[in-house]
Amino acid sequence: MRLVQNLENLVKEAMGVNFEEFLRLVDTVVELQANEHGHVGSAQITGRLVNLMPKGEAVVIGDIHGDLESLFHILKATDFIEKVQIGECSHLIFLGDYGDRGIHSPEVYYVVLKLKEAFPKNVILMRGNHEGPDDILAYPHDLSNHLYIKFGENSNTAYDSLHKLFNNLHNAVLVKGTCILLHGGVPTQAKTVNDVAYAHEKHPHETHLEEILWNDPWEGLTGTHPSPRGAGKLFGENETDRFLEMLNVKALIRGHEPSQEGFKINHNGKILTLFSRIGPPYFNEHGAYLQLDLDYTVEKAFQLNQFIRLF
Ligand SMILES: [Mn+2]
Repeated sequence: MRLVQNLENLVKEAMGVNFEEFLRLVDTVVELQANEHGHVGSAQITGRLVNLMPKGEAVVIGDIHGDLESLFHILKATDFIEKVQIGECSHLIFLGDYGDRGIHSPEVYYVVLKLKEAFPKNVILMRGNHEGPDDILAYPHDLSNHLYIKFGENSNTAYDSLHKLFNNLHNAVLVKGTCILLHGGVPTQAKTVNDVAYAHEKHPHETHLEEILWNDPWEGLTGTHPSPRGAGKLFGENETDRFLEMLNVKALIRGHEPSQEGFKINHNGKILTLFSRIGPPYFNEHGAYLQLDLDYTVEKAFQLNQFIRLF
């Protein structure tokens, strides 16, 4: 029997899932993530960096923060499940920040993790600052409250397993010659690609992981400035140029920042920010995601505009 039959059933399951099944699913995906290295489908995984071949399609999703409705919309509009079921080379790439703030955080986790279990080679799960290490975990972190509402006293066990999951999510995705995808921003101290791939092992002695999860681009700035968020930095266009050159790619695709239109462009078109949820506590008019032809040759990041989808 198929693990995922269709989207409507999947969301129905998410609403009614019991504690035992939720826990089984999280623990299964923790194992999957922990053992994900070397060749996985058309990707090559080194440390926690996913090197994706420029082939097929990728649906890139920014912050969801417990907004099940937006996640449903994106999966429906892109036909991801049907495409993978008939063997198309389609990827679903999450930029992190799955839970907290929205009321359906547990259900969002259920849908995302069930997709990962059913289509492990097609679904890539990255880490956001809401899935960060304990010393720099975003606050308020209300996921555990939503788990309590859904599962009662068992919710602590479910949270502990999700916590293990956080520590096994990927740091970044690199599409050769095209783009780098990660949650927050440029790790400004990174000297080699391995500083991205192994950022989690170097934390907290080096700032790479903190900067990947927390940094924001800033216009008119050279170098970096402390971030008003209390972790990470603001970084200027020269830092973006250096990082993109180091990786030999044209664009950075990231989430992390809410924006009125659901997306925004920074640093002369070299950075695309996606925010893929709508509703309280944010006030953005649209959500946005990317439906990207991975084999499209990007010369200028502005060309990514044609792949942006609004809702
Ligand atoms: Mn974030």
